[in-house]
Formats: sequence, C-alpha cells, structure tokens
Amino acid sequence: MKKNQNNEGMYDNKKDEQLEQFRVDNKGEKMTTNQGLRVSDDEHSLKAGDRGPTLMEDFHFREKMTHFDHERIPERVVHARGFGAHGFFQVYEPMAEFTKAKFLQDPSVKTPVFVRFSTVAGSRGSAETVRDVRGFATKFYTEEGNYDLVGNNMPVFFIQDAIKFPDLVHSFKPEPHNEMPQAATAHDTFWDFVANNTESAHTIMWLMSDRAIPRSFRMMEGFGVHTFRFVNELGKARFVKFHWKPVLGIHSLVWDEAQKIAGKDPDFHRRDLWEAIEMGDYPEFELGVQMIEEEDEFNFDFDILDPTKLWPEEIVPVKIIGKMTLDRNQDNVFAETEQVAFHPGHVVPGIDFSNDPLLQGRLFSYTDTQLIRLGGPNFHQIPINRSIAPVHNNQRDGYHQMNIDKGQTSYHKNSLQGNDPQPATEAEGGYAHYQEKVEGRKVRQRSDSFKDHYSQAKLFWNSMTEVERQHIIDAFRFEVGKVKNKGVRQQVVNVFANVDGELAAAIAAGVGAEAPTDVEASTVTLSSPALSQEQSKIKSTATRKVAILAVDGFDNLTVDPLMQSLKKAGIHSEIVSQNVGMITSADGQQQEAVHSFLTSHPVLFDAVYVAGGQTNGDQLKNNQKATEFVKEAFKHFKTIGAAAEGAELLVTAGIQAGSDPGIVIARDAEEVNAFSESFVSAMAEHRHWSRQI
Ligand code: HDD
Repeated sequence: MKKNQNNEGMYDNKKDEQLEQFRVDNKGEKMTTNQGLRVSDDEHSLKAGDRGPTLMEDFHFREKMTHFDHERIPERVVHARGFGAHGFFQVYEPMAEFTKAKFLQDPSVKTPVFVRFSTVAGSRGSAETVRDVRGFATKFYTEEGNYDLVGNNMPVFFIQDAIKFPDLVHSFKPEPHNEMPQAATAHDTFWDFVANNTESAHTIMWLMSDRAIPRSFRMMEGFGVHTFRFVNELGKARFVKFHWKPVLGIHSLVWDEAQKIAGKDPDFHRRDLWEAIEMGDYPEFELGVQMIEEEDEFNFDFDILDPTKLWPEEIVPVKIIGKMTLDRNQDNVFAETEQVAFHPGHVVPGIDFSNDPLLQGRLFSYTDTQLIRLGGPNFHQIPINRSIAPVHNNQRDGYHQMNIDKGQTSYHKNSLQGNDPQPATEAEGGYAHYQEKVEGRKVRQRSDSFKDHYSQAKLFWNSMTEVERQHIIDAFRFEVGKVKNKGVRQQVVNVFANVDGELAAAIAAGVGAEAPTDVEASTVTLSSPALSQEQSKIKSTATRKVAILAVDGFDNLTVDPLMQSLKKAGIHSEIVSQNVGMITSADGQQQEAVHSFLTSHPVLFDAVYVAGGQTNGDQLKNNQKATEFVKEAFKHFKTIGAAAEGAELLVTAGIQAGSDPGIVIARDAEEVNAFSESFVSAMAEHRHWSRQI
C-alpha cells in the first residue's frame, strides 16, 4: 500500500484508509474470472479442434471480450485531459471569525484532498502544453462532507451567464465540419465568438498571456473565480474569493517551447507532477481568501458578482489561510482521475454561494454531466468520490448501487423506523443556506453593472511588463493569424481597440487587418502588479531540471561536484550524451547518461550545462545535435553554463559568453564550486529576457 510518504505514522488519513479497502493487488495471485473462478488458460479461446471455430460456451473469452468492449466511458465535455494527485490541507489559524467550516478551524487537522489539474479544450489524448486555461479542481474530504473548489488557473471567465456556456464551448472545440483543430483556440469559430461576445475580452487577455502556457501544474495559481460567501457561527456572511498560490511561484513556458514540447512529450505536465511527487518534491499551494463585507457590496467600480471581473489584490488583499501539499500519486488513473466527480455545489457549512449568474448555472450542470459520464446516480459511491463523513438518506437503487441499505423504510417522514435518518439541526451540523433576502421580477436580463467589458482587460494590459506585453501581442498574432475569415480578424482587432490602441495596432499589423481610428480605448490607468508573473516572480530554483551535456572523455571534476551542488540547491541534473548508458570520464570515472540527444530535447529542461574536458569539448563542438541543443536553450532564454573546454560548444553555437545574459562559464575545474553558485543564481532568474534573439 502506498502511504502519504512524508506523513507515515503521523497522519490519520481517513480517505486513504477508505480507499485501501478498494485497492486490488494482483501480485502473487492466481488469475480468475470476474466470478472468482480460477482460469486455466488465457492464451487460447475454446475451439472445436485446434483449427476449428470458437465455441459460444467459452465464458472466459466472452467475459474478457465483453468487458474490454465496454472499457471506455464518455470523456468530460470540457477538461477531458487531466491528471490528479492526493494530498492534504492544513489551515494556518482558526478562521472562526469568518467561517464556521470545520476544516478551516484547527491547524493540527490534515484534511485529505484529491486535486485534478486539466486543460479545457482538448480531448483526453491531447497534448498538455497547448495554449489554454488550466482547470484546478480540489476535493477536500472534510469531516462534514466533501467540499469541492472547482477552479481554474485564471481568476476570470469568458462569459457572465451560464446559459452561454454551451456556445462558448462549441466555439472553441474543434469545428464540427472537419474536427479541426484539436486542443486549440486558434481557429475561426472561437475568435468569431470572441468578436461577438465582448464580455470575453478580459479573459482573452489572460488566455493570450503566459498564464495559458504554465511551466508545470506545480507553478500556476488557482482561483475559485466566482464570488462565494463565508458564513460564521453567528450567521454573519462575507463575500469571498479563493486563491491558490504556488509556493514555487508562477512560471511559464515560452510559446515556441510549449509547441515543441507538445510533440516531444505530450505528457509533459502530468509527467512533471508524477515525477515531482515520486521524488519527494511535494507540490505546495497556499490557500488565500479575499473578503468583502456585505455592506461594501456596491463600493467598487465593478460588480462583485460579475465573473469576468477580479478583485485587484492591491484593493482587496489576499489573506493566506492555509497550505495544501500533494504528497501521493494516484494508484490508478482511470479509477481516480477519470472517475472523480467535482461539483461547485459540494459545499460544507460556512461556505455558501453568491448570485453570480455563472455560478448559479454551474450548480445545475455538474451533477447532470456525471450522470451521463459515470453512468447513473450512484457516482458518489465510486471510491474516489466517497465522502469520509457517513452517508445516510433515503435515496435508493439506480445503476451500480454499491450499498446494501437495510431496513423497511426508504422515505421521510416515517414512524416504522423512528423517522431515521433524520435531518440535523444547524447545531448538529445541518447545512442551512444563507438567508439572503431576494426579490425581483422574472426577467431574462443582465444588470447594467455587468456591461463594462474593457476596464479590467485594460487593467491587465497596464499591469504587464514590456516582455509580457510582447508575448500577448505575439499570441494574438498567432491565434488570430490562424483565422481564415478576414472579417473575423478585423472584428477581433476592432474589439481590442476598446482595450488599448497600441495593442490593437500591433495585432492588426500581424494579421493583415486595419487598426480602427474611431474607437476610444479604455482610459483606465490603474495597474495591479500582482497580475504580472514577472513582477511577482519568486526566485526559487527548487525542483528545476538541468541537462548536462557530456560524452566519453569528459572531465569528471567538472561534473560530479556540480551535480552535488545542484542537488543541495534542490535542482535535478541529468546527463545527456550521444547514447543512453554509462559514459567514462578522462580519468576513468563513470556517470550514467539517462538521455541521448535522440531521446531528449532542451525544451524538456530548465537550463543546460556543458561539461569540461578536451575530448568532451572537441566532440561536442563538432556535434550538430549538441550545437542545436544549446542554441535552442539560448533561444528560450534559459541559463547556459559551460566548464573549460565545454565552452567551445557555445562558440560554435554563436553564443557570446561575455555579453549574452545568463551565460555562466567556469574557466577550469577549480572554478566549478564558485561557478555553481553563479549558475544557480542565474537559473533563479528563470529566463534572461534581455537576450537578443
Ligand atoms: Fe466547469 C468541468 C472549472 C464554468 C460545466 N469545470 C470543469 C472542471 C473544472 C471547471 C476545473 C474539471 C473538473 C474535473 O477535473 O473533473 N468551470 C470551471 C470554472 C468555471 C466553469 C472555474 C467558471 C468560473 N463549467 C462552467 C460553466 C458550466 C460548466 C458555466 C456550465 C454551466 N464544467 C462543466 C461541466 C464539467 C466541467 C460540463 C465537465 C466535466 C465535469 O463538469 O465534471 O459540467
């Protein structure tokens, strides 16, 4: 049994215990049919003669084949490609002043969680590093029942009302007539939607930014997006927004790199998550809340119920209240990642909803989708979805019923069973909806306060550094440039002229459109540094990956000590060579090359280092693959290091050790220790944007 490795013996993980009864280990066991009958032969179907027809009575063949024929379930209509991990959450201090949620009171309690990260548009088999929003869904298995925080890595959404969700999704999914493109928004129907539904402008700015191409799931923020409510024991409510802040900071790929990784390793993000957990680099996210008093609801220049708006952190600070640690990989991806069923309506006492019309609609959609996806109303009984709080009600039967409910009654009220199970009072933990006073006429309308589509798009633009702005422009040019319909391209430019004139002109220039001169761009001058990844960068190198280029004859004094220093800094280094296998240094030491130039690629590493040694230098500088390796790392603004003769490869690649930023050289083996410090601090910059490419 896999335990939460860093908690062994200390942590009473009720979810893990519950899952254990469902885990099956085939090791050392005899093969059986699903009826438990031992199977004597699994190679041959039962035939009338060894060249004759297969017989109907071959129950083993029929059972095996029937099961296989039914192994697939419908993939999620959105967020189909995802990957999960187990962990736990701990609050830093009691939150009783704000919420009565029990799991947010006691810092010594570790609440088990299961998190599923996902892309939105692509199907289950699509590549992971595509430009897209990332799902960030967390199931807290609390003592009071499951609480699901079903968020994304962007704080705002494309639409304001859930009734438009099917339209949005239809527009970004592959076009129906030819099923193209897969897992991409760079096509006509999506941009046609954007042009005609301008409430999407703010989220589009996020989608065109580096947030849409995260370096890893471990290095992206999460947001509950909607405004929820915290309610305390006294019944006092406050509006709240949820944030996940990655302890490693927010980091992204560069677009060219993201596209190449999609081919070199389409599983890049799940592999990263899986390997990090296996290596003990447990991903950590701090939970933050922004709170607004009910009486301040109308004191902002945006409507706090509008999901296309964020609350700038500089105006409403984020209070960090706890931390989630992901410390155990799942045992079976289908049973856990695929069958987990999230729902924003899974709440616990102390957490309630607001009237955000997007949230209200989501409350319908999630149960409905699980009914078709998981095949019936008992999906809550699937092990990964089971609450650790006991479940008692009068719901009965249905496909795949796993419980054997005892007793004569299955209705409320009854006297035959003393009226059990009985609803609980609030004092006993019964969920009571916040008694918000609501009145109004039935209308199909949206409040005027939702009509400003551009101010926060401009706020986002204002908050970006020059480099980040250039990335946004490049992304627009790529995406809109792939749109075939000229009219749509022009319409998009016209829409973003409402955000910023220079942005619109830059997009227009790249996509063969005209920058409109009669549109008045938003006049918002405010900026929010917290929105910029570059400005809120955390200079941590922990868990990063370095490729060490070395071939037979390398100088081990330029490799072994460096690998040790990198390890101490929490950095993983792996040797890339001509071939996979052992390589021998000039003085007869052996190191293992876990990759060859064929099996790996610089896009899969955060930095590159070229080992020293005359033979190494000579071999590598004449090796085209090695030259391309460092060139590519250079092009993606990564730190590049080299020792002694290894530096000759950089010369061949046209890289200037003296003048190009992020290039670190050790003149000889003696300098390697001092070098490693400079190399690590250069890596902490993550990218050297001032490099001339
Ligand atoms: Fe959704 C899945 C997040 C709006 C309908 N959504 C889904 C998942 C995430 C989100 C992370 C994947 C859960 C998992 O890993 O299994 N969705 C969001 C966020 C939204 C949002 C942050 C806006 C703030 N979603 C939204 C709307 C609707 C849906 C407005 C429909 C009215 N979402 C669904 C769904 C999915 C889903 C169709 C597909 C699979 C599933 O629910 O379980 O019901």
